[in-house]
Formats: sequence, C-alpha cells, structure tokens
Amino acid sequence: MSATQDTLSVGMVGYAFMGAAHSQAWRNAPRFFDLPLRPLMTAVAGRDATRVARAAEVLGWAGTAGSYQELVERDDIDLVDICTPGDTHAEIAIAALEAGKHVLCEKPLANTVEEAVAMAEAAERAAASGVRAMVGFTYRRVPAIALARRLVAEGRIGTVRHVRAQYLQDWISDPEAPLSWRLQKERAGSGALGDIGAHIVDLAQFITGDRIGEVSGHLETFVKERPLAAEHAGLSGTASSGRGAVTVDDAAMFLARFASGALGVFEATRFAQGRKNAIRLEVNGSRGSLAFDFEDMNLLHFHDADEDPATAGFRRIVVTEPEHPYLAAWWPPGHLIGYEHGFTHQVVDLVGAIHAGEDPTPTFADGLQVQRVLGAVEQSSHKRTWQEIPA
Ligand code: SOE
Repeated sequence: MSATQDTLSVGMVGYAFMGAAHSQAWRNAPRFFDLPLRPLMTAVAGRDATRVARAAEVLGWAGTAGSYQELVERDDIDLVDICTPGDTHAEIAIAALEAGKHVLCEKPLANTVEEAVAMAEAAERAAASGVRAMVGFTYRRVPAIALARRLVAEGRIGTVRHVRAQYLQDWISDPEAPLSWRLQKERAGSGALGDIGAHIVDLAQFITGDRIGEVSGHLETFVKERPLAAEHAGLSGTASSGRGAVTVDDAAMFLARFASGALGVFEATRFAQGRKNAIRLEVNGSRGSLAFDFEDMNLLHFHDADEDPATAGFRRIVVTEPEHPYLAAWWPPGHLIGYEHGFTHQVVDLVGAIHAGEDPTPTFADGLQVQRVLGAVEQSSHKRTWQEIPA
C-alpha cells in the first residue's frame, strides 16, 4: 500500500485501549464523513511480533512494523499516530516530525514540561514545511462539548465567572488493584492529574476560550504500595507476585484563576466509587450557565438568565440534531452516539486540517500549555503556594 495525493497513509504505534479506539476512528471516519483525503491503515508498530500481528488483524491494519523507527523511516507513511504511554511520546513525535511525518499524539502531550517544550518546538519547525501535529484531547470532539464552546463564543452565557470541572473514576479504589504503568511516574509522568486532570484542563480552556493563568493545588496518594501488575495489565489488569511503590498521585484538586479573571475549581480522582468516567463541567456566566456530564454525553444543560424568570431554568438539550457539531453525518435526531465517536471526529478534523494546510487543534503548543498547568499544580502541591503559568 502506498500513499498517493488523495490518501493519507497512517502508521500507528501502540495497540492497547487507545490503539483500538484510534483504529476504529481511522476506519469509520471515511465511511460517515466526506473526507478530502482517504486514510489508509498501513501499519501498526510494536516490539512483540506475535502481538502486533494479532493487533493488525483484529484492528484492521494492512501491515506491521517492529518499531516506531521503522515507521518513521518508511516512505509510504504520511502520518504517525502515537498511542503509547507518555514516556515515549517526545522521542517518537520528534523523530516523526523531523522525518516529515504528520503526528497525532495521545494526551497528555508529554510527561514533563521540558519534553512538551521540545515537542512544541519540533512541531513549529515542521510546520514551516507543511507538516502538522495534533494532540489527542478527544473529548473536545464530543458534540455537546463542541456546542458548549459555540454557545460561550456566541455570548449566550455572557461573561464567564465560574468553571467547575471534575473528572471522576474509581478503577483503583481497591488497594489491591495492580500497579499498572499508569501508577508509575517514570512511565506516566503523573497520576490522576496528567491522565484525566489534563482532559478537564483542556476542556475548561476549550469551552471558555480562556487560559488558566494561576493555580493552587494539592495532590494525594492514598495507597502507597500495590501488587505488581502482570505483564500488559491494562485498566482492569491482573496482579502478579511482589509489591511495588505507587509513585504518582491518586487524586488531584486545584483552584484556578483564568486570564480573564474567571475562577475555576478542578478535581481529578480514580477513587470516586461508582463514578466510571464522569467528566462533569459547569460554566456560569453573567447571562446564563451550561452543564455537562460525560456519563450522559448526548445532553447539554443550558440556563438562559435572560428568559422570563417564571419559566427560566436549566433545560436539557438533546445534542443529536443535524444543526449540532458533527451530527449531520450520523443518525437521525434522538439516535444517540457514544465514546468512540469523539475519536472519529478527531480524525475528521485532523484530515481536514492537513488537506487545508492548516494547523489542527489542539496543537502541540496547546498541549504544552496544558502541561504547564499540570506542572504548576505539582509545584503548588509541593511548595504549598499559588503558581503562575507563563503565557
Ligand atoms: C484511564 O484513566 C483513561 O483511559 C484515560 O487514560 C483516558 O484519557 C480517559 O479518557 C479514560 O480513562
């Protein structure tokens, strides 16, 4: 399979949870959307030949590669899609950009601010020759969230005063849940903060169109030691013998001041029993409010304070109309969409931007800005002081 002018040949690194979600998106995007370039699922890369071959077959990739370097060196690859743990993002992304490949990189962009700076600089250099880079903050592409951003931009809730953002999961509430790579600082960079807190930082800034300028935070590790994970253990992985130290935060909370003066309260935890993937956002403005919960992701709650007080109040917008972002391509009104659709929308926007010769958002510079917020929360927790985030 080789790339032509009308195609975009993709090589993906990593094939676990995120690799499966991205594969489905590459496959589905051209089936439901009219794309200017046809994605080719050319090769998936990984070190274990048997597992990679199996992944290629199950996820629908035409071929395999033994390493990311192999993908980066191949002439028939136009874009490298990075679905690996954070400790590999910088190395792979920078190599791919320097080889002239477009890059889609899973979130958070990197494990440290320093790595993110190097990645953003590599992306800026590559952009000069038309090479594009995007970070996978996928929830931006949930239609109800994209609609929330549109309503804020249209002034429908007026001047934003408050942002309340929570990302709540419970998958390590059990102290005997294994020590997966997500609980190891050298692999993941941080814990709940970077893994899920990064999403609500990005979403809060995306919806408001504003920037977090200052934070005061606290990180907590409730369970300091866990059974070692069996090899390749994922979110629900099994334990092996022996125990190891948890080196990341289990939960993160922080206060924020946005550049505009709006106030934010953020919470990210994997210990909220009963909450599986609850991304809860509420924005209060001078003329109204918006509220969203990913566990009911087709709904956006909107209060218009300009309405007659006798009948005003939060109303549920069922975000399935063709007038809503992305939805004209899917099912008739009222026929709901799910988690995986965000990934498909991400591919649609990325392919469109590459074809148009524009930078797809969120850019690596946006990813760096989120990383700076995460770094400032860590510093704040450590020093017990407010921390500024440079513009
Ligand atoms: C695990 O907490 C995880 O898979 C995150 O890594 C994803 O970014 C989030 O969307 C769902 O939960």
